[in-house]
Amino acid sequence: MTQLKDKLSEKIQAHRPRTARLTKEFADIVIDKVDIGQCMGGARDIKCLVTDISSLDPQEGIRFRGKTIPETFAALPKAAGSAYPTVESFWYFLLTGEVPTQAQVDEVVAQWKTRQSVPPYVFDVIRTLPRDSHPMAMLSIGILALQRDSKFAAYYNSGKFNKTNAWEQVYEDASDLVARIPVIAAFIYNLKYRDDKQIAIDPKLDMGANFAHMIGQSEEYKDVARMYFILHSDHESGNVSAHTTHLVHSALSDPYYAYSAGLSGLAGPLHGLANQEVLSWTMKFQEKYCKGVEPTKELITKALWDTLNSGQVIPGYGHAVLRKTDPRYMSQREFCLKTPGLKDDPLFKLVSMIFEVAPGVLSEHGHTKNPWPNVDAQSGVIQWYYGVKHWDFYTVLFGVGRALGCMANITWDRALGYALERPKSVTTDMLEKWAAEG
Ligand code: FCX
Repeated sequence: MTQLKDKLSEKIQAHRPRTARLTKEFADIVIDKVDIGQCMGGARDIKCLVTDISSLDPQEGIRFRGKTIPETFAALPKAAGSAYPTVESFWYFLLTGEVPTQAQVDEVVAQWKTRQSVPPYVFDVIRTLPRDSHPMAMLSIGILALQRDSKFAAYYNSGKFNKTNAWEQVYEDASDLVARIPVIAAFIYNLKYRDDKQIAIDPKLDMGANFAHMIGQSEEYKDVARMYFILHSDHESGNVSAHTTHLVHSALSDPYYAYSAGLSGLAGPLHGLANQEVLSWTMKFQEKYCKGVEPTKELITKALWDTLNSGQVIPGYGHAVLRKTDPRYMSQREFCLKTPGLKDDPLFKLVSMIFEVAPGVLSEHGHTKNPWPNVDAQSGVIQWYYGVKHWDFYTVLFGVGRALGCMANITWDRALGYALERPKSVTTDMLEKWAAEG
């Protein structure tokens, strides 16, 4: 047992009586009601999922294990010589809810080193795909290919499956998956954009630093990777990638099946793909409206209206839950503002100008409930500045980070024995009957 698994086990034992009591004694306490609007409108806001990993307040934004983003960054031990925590310290925190000591972080870093080696057949599978396949398809397929090695699936098939202990095998798969996904992502990056010039793992580096190293990036990018993966990790459990992962795992499909499906959801333009769409929109804007002229608020306003009038959404703006500027956006913006060079970068200035204009245009348009920017409106700028200019890769970066939240969630799902998910469907006839009855 590692210190992390020990601590997790202790936390799980302490938590189980709470959920058991809720199920046994309070199952019929009503906490919400469902109306026809929610039924037709993507189950928006219906309170029927449970997670303790993170929670999302519409005004304040995300809290990881009760801490805001600045509180999380301040509390966790930092990578050596860095202003940001290691991803490994964040993983300990997400799983247990406790801030690890440096010794506990060092143990997770060492553990991930033993887990991060990806079987060669996974690379073979990805290599077989047409080179112009979307990198998210490659990532989802790469994770799915790892299923062969699932310890949870092997345990289920062993004939000794025990519900009480099953979380331990989910934890093993989850830990392998979070350690391996940056290695697969770096392989895809090098395969597609660096003429297949692969770079070996550096066993001395923490996860974020090693990812930067493996894609041939600069020293400064190490903190970008750490920040980026932590910020994108979790956003409650109702978003498409987290919910899909939870749903698929609720059938006792192992973590590889579950996260491959979650990644497929993340690849949608209304979800994680929005970060590539933001860059694509901004570049098209420059090409179409700014030939030989500086961007102005007037030009941006025109371009935003043109997009809306053509029936498209403004990527990077709006949110299903948030009703103010996403603190993940603000955190990345602060990174830009305090990074010399980046704060004067023309693309950052343009994105900042869009931030000044878009909320007003969207409010006047009057459709969206939230005219403010979300995480995706800012993230591409930073990647672009550091030379990661293939924006179809941006959602892969999101997917590496999101693995942390999804894997922490399903480890706890199994520990607390959460049920097979199976909401009830109704027909249009039923809805019309209830509508007529008032
Ligand atoms: N531009 C134009 N219209 C927008 C809009 C935007 N950015 N955001 C919402 N709307 C529209 C919706 O399309 C909907 O129109 P309709 O009534 O004609 O069908 C109306 O406003 C009401 O939608 P709303 O309730 O505010 O938002 P939803 O919960 O339905 O959708 C998303 C939330 C995020 C999907 C929506 O705001 C959107 O499409 N944004 C652009 C894409 C994006 O940035 N996605 C990333 C979100 C997130 F951060 C992530 O998951 O990564």
